[in-house]
Amino acid sequence: MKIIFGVIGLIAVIAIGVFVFLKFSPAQQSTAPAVSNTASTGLVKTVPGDFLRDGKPTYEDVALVKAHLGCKKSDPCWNQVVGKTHDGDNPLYTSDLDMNGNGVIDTQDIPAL
Ligand SMILES: [Ca+2]
Repeated sequence: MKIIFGVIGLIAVIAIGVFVFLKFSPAQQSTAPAVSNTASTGLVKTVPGDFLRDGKPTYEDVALVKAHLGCKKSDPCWNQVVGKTHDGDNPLYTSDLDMNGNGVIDTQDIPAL
């Protein structure tokens, strides 16, 4: 009888350990590329979906993504320059629009306004 309670206790301890591990382990990090924005203060802010780097996602960012929907990582369009950022006219590539990092410009990359 003691053996049965011992086994049950051991299973309970293992189950609690697995639960605690799963509950408190670091969350899976997104592979989406971060879009940084350098404000006039010199601080670098991250604004997801603000591809043109004017401080917040706008209809201009949405239009940019919509214009390149369907472009895949294996396509020649992937590495094309599609515009310039507002914070210093850095070239913006189609690949920069892949906000969720899944290798295709799709509706999931359209920023929420
Ligand atoms: Ca995508």
